[in-house]
Amino acid sequence: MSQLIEVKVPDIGDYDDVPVIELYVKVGDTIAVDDAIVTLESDKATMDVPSEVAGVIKELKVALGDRVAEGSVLIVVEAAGAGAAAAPAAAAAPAPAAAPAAAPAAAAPAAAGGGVVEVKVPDIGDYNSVPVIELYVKVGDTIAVDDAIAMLESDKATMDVPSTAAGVVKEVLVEVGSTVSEGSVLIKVAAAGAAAAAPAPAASAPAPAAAAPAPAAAPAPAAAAAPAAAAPAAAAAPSAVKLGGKVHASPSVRAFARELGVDLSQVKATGPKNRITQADVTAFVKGAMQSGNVPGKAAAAGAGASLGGGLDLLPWPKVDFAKFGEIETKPLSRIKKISGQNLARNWVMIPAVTYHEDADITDLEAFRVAMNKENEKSGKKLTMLAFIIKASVRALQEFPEFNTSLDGDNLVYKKYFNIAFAADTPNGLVVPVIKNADQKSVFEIAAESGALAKKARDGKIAPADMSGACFTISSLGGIGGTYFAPIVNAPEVAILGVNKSTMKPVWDGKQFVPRLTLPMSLTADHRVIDGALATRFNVYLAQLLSDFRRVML
Ligand code: CAO
Repeated sequence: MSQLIEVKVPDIGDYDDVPVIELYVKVGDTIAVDDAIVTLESDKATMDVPSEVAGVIKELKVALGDRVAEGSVLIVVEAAGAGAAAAPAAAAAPAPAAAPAAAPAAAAPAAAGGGVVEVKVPDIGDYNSVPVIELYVKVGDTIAVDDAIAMLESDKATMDVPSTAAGVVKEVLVEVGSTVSEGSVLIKVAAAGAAAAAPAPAASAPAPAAAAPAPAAAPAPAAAAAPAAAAPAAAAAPSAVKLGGKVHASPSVRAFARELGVDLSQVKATGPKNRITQADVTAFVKGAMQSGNVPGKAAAAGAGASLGGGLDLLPWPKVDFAKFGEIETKPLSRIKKISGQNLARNWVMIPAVTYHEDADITDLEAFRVAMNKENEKSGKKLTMLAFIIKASVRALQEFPEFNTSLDGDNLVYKKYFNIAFAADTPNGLVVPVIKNADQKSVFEIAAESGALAKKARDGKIAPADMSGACFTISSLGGIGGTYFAPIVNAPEVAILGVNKSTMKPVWDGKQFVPRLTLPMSLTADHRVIDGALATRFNVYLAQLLSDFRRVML
């Protein structure tokens, strides 16, 4: 007989009217004992409520924002091993009216009837032939929906592929080192339901919509660095992406992760059945600290610093926007997700100051226009960006502190001059790099930056095109604006932003004369560059641009 059990809010101290701020489950999910069901938030703390029963969720009694107290029913679960659900025993608890509608609309192709089901690689973006770098299951294993089967690795990210079926693994069709693409069969599963103890087939084939990989989670080809910020190479280090699978962790581990500001979906689980243990969270934080890629709240502590010094940030506000009007939710692009993480880290970790300067580019622009006219037939075109890149190289040579990176207590001086520039693309900002710009002519730089920007916009930019930068330029000159404060692109120590040049009246000692003025905004890491040095750099750069002959000196 099927047994329906209510899971209620346990004793939560003196609180009796707390909101549900996160909901981890839905009708049709198969849950285990201790799986978190909701997070509640009092004015003092947030707390996960774990399930005390295992089985299939038949009814959800709460929604985000609902207020609950001790004893409030959260979910109704058909207990695992309770036998054939086929007997919908009228006797059992009240028939969940909501269930049919909410039930597994996206029911996996799996388990209907409990046959053998193939679990395939889902949509992983534009990647083809990615290697399997870890295999978590073997023939004979019993797995649940969402249990990780294999880890794939693209050049930008690692991703766990969760199972869309529950049951016993009958065949494993890949091994570590195999290469797979969307649709490749990973394993065959004798779906639960064929076996005795499993819940009824219909319920055991949830693979609900959310279990399908969110497109945004799939790596995009140009999983680039960030705009004015991203650290092209270092920051783009592979991050673990769970393809739509929910993370398995006990409430105490979740609390521990929250305390450290760690996103559990990024943590590699080593516990039984792919559960994340406290040691996994600790290892993740250690790894992040060592690589300088410090996540979330832990970032506030700074690389090498103790976690105790972190900003005590409030959780991100959860608002039911639909309460106030019509909304539409769209996933962030892969590039935005990666660049967002880099930007957040750089914003929090770098004590950055932005210094402004105007450069008189009247003569340079006249020269550029004249040269372009002269070369009209050849198709060769000089851009203002190319001149700014060339002048920046000269300024970096003059002020070597700007061509450095912090490495713990050391400052690494680079003897090469690779200049990155932010390129606006339909999927977000990417930051291609002109390598050895000191050895290239302005024509060559113009041609290469144009080609790289096109490659970026076509989504064809390769990681190698975005690595090794020393200094970044973010040009909004083709758009407008006056000044802005770009975010340093770690591990670089400075970034130059430029806006649209305009004619301005400039006093020449006797009269106001119209001069084409380029607004420049230099953001520098104050740990390396003091304000006086930054201003000297700006003044020097402005001199170079106002009289480009100086670049040769
Ligand atoms: N002042 C006035 N006009 C300018 C200018 C400036 N500083 N910079 C460019 N222009 C003009 C160009 O001359 C060009 O006109 P012509 O065709 O007559 O020469 C026009 O604006 C378009 O320029 P562009 O911006 O498309 O080309 P570019 O070579 O100057 O820049 C690139 C290339 C890739 C930097 C640019 O296309 C781009 O993507 N910029 C956005 C970068 C960005 O978003 N940064 C913000 C990051 S922080 O969030």
